[in-house]
Amino acid sequence: MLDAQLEELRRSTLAAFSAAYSLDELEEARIEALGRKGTLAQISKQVGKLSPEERIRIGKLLNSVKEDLETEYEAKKVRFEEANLSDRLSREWIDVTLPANGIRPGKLHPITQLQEEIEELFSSLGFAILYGPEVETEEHNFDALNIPPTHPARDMQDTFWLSDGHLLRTHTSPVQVRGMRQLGAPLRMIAPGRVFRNEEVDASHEHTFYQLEGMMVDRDVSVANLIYFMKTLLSSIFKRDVTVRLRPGYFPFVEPGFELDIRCLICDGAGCAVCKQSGWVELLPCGLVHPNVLRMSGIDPDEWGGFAFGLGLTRLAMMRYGIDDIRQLQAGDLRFLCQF
Ligand code: FA5
Repeated sequence: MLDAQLEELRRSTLAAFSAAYSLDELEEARIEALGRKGTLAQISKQVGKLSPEERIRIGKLLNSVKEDLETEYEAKKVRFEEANLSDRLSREWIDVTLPANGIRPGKLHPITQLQEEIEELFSSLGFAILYGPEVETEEHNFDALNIPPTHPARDMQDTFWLSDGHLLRTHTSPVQVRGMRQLGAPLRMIAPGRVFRNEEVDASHEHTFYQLEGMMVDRDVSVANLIYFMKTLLSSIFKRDVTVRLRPGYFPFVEPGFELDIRCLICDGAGCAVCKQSGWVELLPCGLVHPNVLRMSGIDPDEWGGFAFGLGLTRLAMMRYGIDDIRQLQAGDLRFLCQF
């Protein structure tokens, strides 16, 4: 009778294993047949009551049923685990033969590149590099540069005023004042930086742009020194002949004052939106430092003289790289910026 029970257990359990659709179902069938309180354990309890010969015979059968069921259980379990793994692999599939995305290294903005180049040039000529604040006092931006409150020159640079009486600097010239007050004479300095003007934006005018101020204070400084440094600067930047013109210019902080214009390199002087059809671009106003400016910064104008210039760095970048609209430089378009 136990033979029949064991054969039935083998048949029904193998059927249950084969019908199992998941590891859980397989495990359930195993426990029912082979678990501590399962059918096989119940049958084993009765073996002790049999005669010695029967015990041996049924014991062998019991072991063979147990072995068969365990073998089949293990085999099916492995199949489930493999299926599970291949399912995971298919979900997490990647093609390792595809080319990698690659690393796009950062680049310096063309204005920064140009600024660093000019900083290097002037450093090699013994000039200090100074950086002033973008939020300035009225005194540094105007008064100490010989531009008193009622002076019409204030209207030349439309100013962004802050509610506390400070302003966004309209030029880098206030750094001249800071340099003279801090370092005294003799002095050789440049001051690159961002400046702000409440201006109508067009192809050659931005409300936020870059200038690079330069100043030399020493004994016997003349216009010849000024022209030498301007020429050195331009030939180092353009590395070719560029046509320039020097004309009188008015700035209250220099006397005499000049405007150094460059023949427009976008249209080669033929006339375009950048040069406003004139063929020339204002680039480098300059002059000899006004005695009042030296005096207001604690330098005796009877002993010392100086020259100063205020390079339009953003315009210079346009000329250097042939950029025909100033707005492109601050639009943040990587396709444009990565060309430089
Ligand atoms: C000044 O700002 C004087 N501080 C320069 C100076 C310094 C003169 C020392 C004498 C001695 P100006 O306003 O012209 O000057 O500006 C200087 C340069 O900045 C111009 O030649 C031009 O190249 C550039 N620039 C002026 N306005 C703009 C603008 N809106 N957008 C872009 N570049 C500008």
